[in-house]
Order: sequence, then structure tokens, then C-alpha cells
Amino acid sequence: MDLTFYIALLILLLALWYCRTLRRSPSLGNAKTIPGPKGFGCLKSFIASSRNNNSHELATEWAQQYGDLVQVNILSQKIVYINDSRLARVIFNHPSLKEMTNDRPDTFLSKYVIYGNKNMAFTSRTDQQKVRRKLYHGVVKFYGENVRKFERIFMTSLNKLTREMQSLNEVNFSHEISMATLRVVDALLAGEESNCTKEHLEALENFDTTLSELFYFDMEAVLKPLPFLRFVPGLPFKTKYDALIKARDDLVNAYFHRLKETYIKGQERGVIDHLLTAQSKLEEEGDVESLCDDSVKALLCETTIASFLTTAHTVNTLVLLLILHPELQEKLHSEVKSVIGNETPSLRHRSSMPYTESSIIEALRYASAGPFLLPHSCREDVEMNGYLIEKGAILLANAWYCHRRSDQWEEPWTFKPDRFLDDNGQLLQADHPKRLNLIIFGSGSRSCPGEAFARSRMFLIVVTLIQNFEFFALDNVKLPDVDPRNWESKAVRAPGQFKCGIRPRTEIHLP
Ligand code: HEM
Ligand SMILES: *[C@@H]1O[C@H](CO)[C@@H](O)[C@H](O)[C@H]1NC(C)=O
Ligand SMILES: *[C@@H]1O[C@H](CO)[C@@H](O)[C@H](O)[C@H]1NC(C)=O
Ligand SMILES: *[C@@H]1O[C@H](CO)[C@@H](O)[C@H](O)[C@H]1NC(C)=O
Ligand SMILES: CC(=O)N[C@H]1CO[C@H](CO)[C@@H](O)[C@@H]1O
Repeated sequence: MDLTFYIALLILLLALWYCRTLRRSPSLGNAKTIPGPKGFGCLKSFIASSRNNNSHELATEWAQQYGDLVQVNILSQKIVYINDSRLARVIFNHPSLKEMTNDRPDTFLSKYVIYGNKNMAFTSRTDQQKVRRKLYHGVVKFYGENVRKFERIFMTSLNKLTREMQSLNEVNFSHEISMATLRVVDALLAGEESNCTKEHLEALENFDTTLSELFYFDMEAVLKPLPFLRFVPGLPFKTKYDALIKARDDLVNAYFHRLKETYIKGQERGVIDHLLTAQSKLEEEGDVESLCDDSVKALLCETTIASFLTTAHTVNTLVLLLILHPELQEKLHSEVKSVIGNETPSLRHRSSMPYTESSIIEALRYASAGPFLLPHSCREDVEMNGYLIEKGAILLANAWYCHRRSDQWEEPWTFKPDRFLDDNGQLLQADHPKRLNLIIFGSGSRSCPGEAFARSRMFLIVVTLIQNFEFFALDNVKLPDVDPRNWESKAVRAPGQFKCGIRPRTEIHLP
């Protein structure tokens, strides 16, 4: 279906929603309205930028023009952009605000694909959501913080990657990293002896890629108000919706039904088993709702969405940057060589490797893969620094802008791993003002529960790669553009796939 069709639909929606615009006036007496662009011009550029997948650029122009808080009104939906990391932390975390600012807006995706209000990441903070989040956070944190327990397993999977790569002199790097990351997600979900097959990994990947096709402005804008269109034969909405539901159900078969069949209480293998145990404990306490089967399925889907592309793209970006800056690659390698030498990389090494840690943080900043993190929604009118944030407003932390503000970052578009090191080459503490300019994993009751897991795994992947290989550009193969401003954006923004040359470092270190 073509552009004209979408545009016709958008115009229809515009007409439908126009009537709603006259509704409300602010209730908090003295609070000022948040500044921002107005009128038809604003609507037009908003729609155009959303359809071109570059709303982060428009939001950046507005940030520069209007300041730290910018509000727009799109067909009576208020959107508030937060352009400063510290301010975002206050808005999401301040005791007087946090009960109001941590809901999620309703989406078609959440309601019709991720099990409605039974999910955790896309649903508002109900009591049941809080129970789910607490249990989930506990389980995932266990894998993040107890990573040493699982290191052997994890290194075995990395070992596979190293073995595959050692006989090659060039490699489809993006592909290898995707596969390695999928194995990480598999091990998180199904545990150490996951017996993971190609079909399982395909189910994970397929769900993610199909979803990023649908995670798309036109689809949400049309399907949210007109959900029945998903059933109308011949429309692209039905085709995409059907494909997504099939991908979701394949995932649920591969990781929920399969694991539930062989689950034994007390012998939990991975996150899914731990959630099933939590479920039976809640049931014993008389709560059959908070973590019903659909909730566990939703958490499976959400883990897949949240963990695979974010992690794979960060490693991809970092290695692409290291290929383009061989001197930084050498610096990283010399830290790996002096701290780890011929040993098997371990999280033990992490605290002695500030340059590596700083490179990973800088890659996360540089890429800012999710330009607006995940959207929050405001439950009631609240006042913030004298401004009114209205009930129902969507709150977007503009990480894309926060991570590049010229008043907070020197050469914001340059990859500079040592920007997070002090004069002695030590990593700046997490509460150092420079690191407070970051908002990579969000903040507060909606922050990323997988942060420790993601960071520990990225560390092990990166040091294993750098310990064993040198990466370089091939003469006849063009590398993708490394400037984030030129990347294609889907659900996350990332550089294109690439092939590169590899040269084993003198000896391969297999665990
Ligand atoms: C480089 C890797 C990652 C990055 C940059 C990242 C970043 C984020 C961000 C920015 C949010 C939204 C915060 C907000 O709404 O304010 C988020 C939410 C979430 N992340 Fe991550 N994440 C990563 C990896 C992971 C991994 C590995 C997992 C799972 C183990 C995970 C699970 C989740 C979940 C479940 C949520 C939703 C939380 C909620 O709504 O309460 N993430 N992540
Ligand atoms: C925006 O992203 C969607 C989904 O990934 C894609 O189908 C569409 O072609 C992109 N639009 C543009 C103008 O690049
Ligand atoms: C993998 O196979 C082993 C041996 O058959 C079994 O004990 C284990 O539960 C399986 N793991 C999963 C996640 O199915
Ligand atoms: C890498 O491999 C994947 C999957 O086999 C393929 O789709 C992609 O086009 C390859 N990329 C390059 C740059 O060769
Ligand atoms: C870099 C930049 O544009 N910063 C602006 C952020 O917003 C404040 C107002 O709150 C402006 O004063 C800054 O110029």
C-alpha cells in the first residue's frame, strides 16, 4: 500500500481528533505553559519528521530554540521533550513527581501484541505492574550481579564465536555479533544448558526484526485509533500484524511452552523458570493475576525486544569505531594485554580496565541508539519548576540531544573514550558531573532493569574480541557511515551491517 493511502488516513485522523482540541484548560493556577512551537506548521513538520524517521532532529531544533522543556500539541496529544539529563532524572524520580511521571502511553503494540495490561514494560504503573517489575528486576539482577557464577557458560558461548572467527581473514562482523548476542539472550532466558538450536535463535531474531518493522509511526498512528484495520484483508496493516503475531507465537513456543514443559521447581535454569517459580509462589499467596502465564509470555517478549538489538548494536558501533580509529584499538588492546594477558577474560578484570569501561560508555553515548528512551506518560497535572505538565502528556527524555548538547559535551560528535577518564586514567565515578550528563539507561522506577546484565556482557564480549583479534577495513569493502546523524532509524538507530578484515593476535586464547 502506498503513501497516498497513509496520508489519506492521517488526514482522516486529523479530522476525527480535531474536535477534541478545544477540551481542557490547565488546572494548576499559577503554573506556566511549557514553551514550544504551535499551529499547523508544527503539526506538519512533526508528521513529516515522524514519517522520515528523523523526529530526533526536529526535537533537537526545538530544544535549541525553546530550551530544556519543550511542549508540542499534536492533534490534542501533548508531548513534552526533556532536553537535559539532570532534569529528566528529577522529573522521573523526585518523590513528589515519581508517582505521576512513570506511566506509559497506550499503544497498539502494547494492547494487541504484548498481552495488553498484563505486560510490564509497555504498561502503566499499576499495582500488578509493580509486582511484575520487582520480580523481574530481582531475577535479571541476579544474572547481572552474579555474573561470575555464569561466566564459564558465557565464555563457552564466546569461545564458539572465537573459534568460528579464527580460521577466517574476513568476517561479516554484524552477523557474528548478532548471533553471539542472540546466544546471550538465549542463555538469559533458558539458562546454562539451554540446548539452544538454530530455530530458537531464529525465533528470537525474527520477533525482534518483525517488531521493528511495526514499531513505526504510520502503523501506530493508524492502528491505535482504528485497531480493526488489522483484520481488513489486503491492507498492509493486516499483513504486518499477522506476521508479528506469528513471530510472537513462535517465540512463545520456543521459550515459554518448551521450558514450561520441562520446568522443575527448585532447579530453575533461566529467567523463564525463575518467573514460573515466582508465579507459583504468588499463587500460593492467593495472587493469580500479577504474574499469570500471559505476563510471563509478555516478559519474554519484552526481554527479547529490550536486550538483543540494543546490545548487538552497541558492540557493532564500538568495533566499527575501532576499525576507523586503529590507534584507539591499539590502546584498548594494550590495556587488555596488560591486565588480562593470556588469561580468560573475567569480570574480575573489569575494575582494572578503565579504558575499556570508558570506551563502552562512550560507545553508548555516541550511538544513543534509542533517541527518546521509552515514552513516559503523565498521570495527573504536575508542576515542575513553575511549569505545568498536563495529565496525559507524553514525556520524552531526548537522549539524542542530552548526549550531544554543546554546552555539556566537548566535540559531541567525536568518539573520545577518554572523556570519562580522570587525569590519572581512572574511570570517573558514576556520580561525576560528566557522567550525570548521560541518561543511557533511563532513571528511576522505569529505568532499565537489564543495565548490569547488559554492561557485564558487553564488557566480556568486547575484551574477548580485542584480546584475540585485530579488526581492520578491507580494501575492497566499503564500511557503513559511522556518523549517527546519517544512520537509518528503525526501533533503534544503528550503523549498517558490515564486513571487515580480522587478524588473530599472536595466539588465540580459548577458555
Ligand atoms: C545496551 C543495552 C541496553 C540499553 C542502552 C537499554 C536502555 C534502556 C532504556 C533507556 C530503557 C527505558 C527507560 C525509561 O523508560 O525511562 C530500558 C527499559 C527496559 N530495559 Fe533496557 N537497555 C539495554 C539492555 C537491556 C537488557 C539486556 C535487558 C534485559 C535483560 C533490558 C530490559 C529492559 C526492560 C524490561 C525495560 C522496561 C522497564 C520498564 O518499563 O519498567 N534492557 N532499557
Ligand atoms: C522509516 O522506518 C520504517 C520502519 O523501519 C521504514 O519502513 C520506512 O521506509 C522508513 N522511512 C524512511 C523515509 O526512511
Ligand atoms: C537441555 O538438555 C538437558 C539434558 O537433556 C536437560 O537436562 C535440560 O533441562 C535441557 N535444557 C533446556 C533448557 O531444555
Ligand atoms: C552478513 O550476513 C547476513 C546474514 O547472513 C546478511 O544478511 C548480510 O547481508 C551480510 N552482510 C554483509 C555486509 O555481508
Ligand atoms: C545547548 C542548549 O541549547 N541549551 C539550552 C537548553 O535550555 C536552556 C533553557 O532552559 C537554554 O538556556 C540553553 O541554551
